[in-house]
Amino acid sequence: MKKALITGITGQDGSYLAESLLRDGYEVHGLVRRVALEDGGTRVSRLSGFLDQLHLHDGSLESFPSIYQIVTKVRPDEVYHLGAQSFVAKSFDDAFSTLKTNIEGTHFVLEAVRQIVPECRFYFAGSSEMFGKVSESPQNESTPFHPRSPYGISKVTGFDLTRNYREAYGMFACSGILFNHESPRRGFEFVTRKISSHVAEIKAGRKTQLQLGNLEARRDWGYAEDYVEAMRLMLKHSDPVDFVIATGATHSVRDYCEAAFAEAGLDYRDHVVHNEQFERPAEVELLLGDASKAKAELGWEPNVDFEGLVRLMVRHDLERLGHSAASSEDRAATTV
Ligand code: NDP
Ligand code: GDR
Repeated sequence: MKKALITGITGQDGSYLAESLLRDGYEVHGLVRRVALEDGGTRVSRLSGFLDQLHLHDGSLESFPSIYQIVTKVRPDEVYHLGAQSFVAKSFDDAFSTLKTNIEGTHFVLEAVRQIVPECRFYFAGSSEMFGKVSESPQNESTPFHPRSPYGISKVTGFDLTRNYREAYGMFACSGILFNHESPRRGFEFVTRKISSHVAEIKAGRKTQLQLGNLEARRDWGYAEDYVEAMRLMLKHSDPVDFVIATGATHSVRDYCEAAFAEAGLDYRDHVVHNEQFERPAEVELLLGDASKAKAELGWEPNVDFEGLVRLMVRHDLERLGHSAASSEDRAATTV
C-alpha cells in the first residue's frame, strides 16, 4: 500500500486530495496543527466524511523537528506540500509570518524528505500569484515571475527551493503552478466564496449588502477537484516537471458577481457595494493560464467551466442556508 503525506490536509485542496488518494487505496497521512485536533472539530470539518480513514499527526510548518519526526514515522512514498498561509490579503498585514511559514515550511519539508526518504516524490503548491504583474498573456511555464505580494514572493521562493532540491540532489521534486481554483469547500475569505455565501444570505433575507474591493481584477477560475487530480498526475509522471494548471478562460470579479447573483434570481447591482478596505496595496490585475503542456504531457483537462463553477458554489450555499439555522460553516461566513 502506497503512503502519502499531505501538509495542509485540513484545507480545501488537502481535503479533496486526501479523498482522491483514499479512493485509490493509499494510506493517507496528514500534518495538522495541534489546535486542529483540539478545537472540537471545526477545523477538520472538511474531512468529516472520511476522517476515520486518515492518519493525522500533530506538527507545524514552523517546526523542523516536528516535520522531521513525522516524515521519519510515516516514510511516505509521496509528499504533497500544500500547507501555507494562503490568503494574499493577509500576507500584506503580516508579511513576516507569511514569509516564515511559507518559505521555511517548504524548506523544512524538502530537507526532511532529502534526509529521510530521498526517493520520495515531492509536490510543491506553486501559484499563479508568482506571475503577479504579468508581461504576457496567457501565462505559461516560461512566463517570467513578478510577484506582487509577500505571499507571491513566498511562493516564488518555494518554487526555487523545490527546483534546487531537484537539481542539486536529484530528488523527484516538482511544482504545480496552479491558477485560482474554488469549490464549496473554499474558505469564506476568498472572493468567490465570499460572493456565493453572501448571495445565499441575501436571498434568505439575512443580509442586504456585499462589500467588495476591486471588481475589475480578472482571474482564471477553475474547480478544485479537477486541480488536485493534476497534482497526482504530476507525481505519476516519468520525470519531475513543473506544470501550469488553468482553464484558459479569464473573468472579472464583477463577472463572478453578475453570474452568482443571477443564479439566485438577483441583480448584483442592487447589493454590491465598494469598500476600499478590501483593496490591496499592490494588485494582480489579470491572470489567464495556458495549460497546454499539462494537456499534452499529463493528459490533464478541466471538467468544470466558469458557469458550472459559479452554479455549484451558489447552489451549495443556498442549500446550506436552507437546511441549517446556524451551522459552524455559517458562523465562519459571518467573519469576512
Ligand atoms: P487553504 O487555505 O484552504 O489551506 C491551507 C492549509 O495550510 C490548511 O490546512 C492550514 O491548516 C495549513 N497551514 C497553514 N499554516 C500552517 C502552519 N503554520 N502549520 C501547518 N499547517 C498550516 O488553502 P488551499 O487548499 O486553497 O491551497 C492549498 C495550497 O495551494 C496552498 O499552499 C495555497 O497557497 C496553494 N494554492 C492555492 C490555490 C487556490 O486557488 N486554492 C492556487 C494556487 C496555489 P489550518 O486548517 O490549521 O489553518
Ligand atoms: P487570490 O484570491 O488573491 O487570487 O488568491 P482572492 O479570492 O482572495 O482574490 C481574488 C481577486 O478578488 C479581488 N477582490 C477581493 N478578494 C477578496 N478576498 N475579498 C474581497 O472583498 C475582494 N474584492 C475584490 C482581489 O483583490 C483579487 O484580485 C487565491 C489564493 O487561493 C492563493 O492562495 C492562490 O495562490 C491564488 O488564488 C492563485
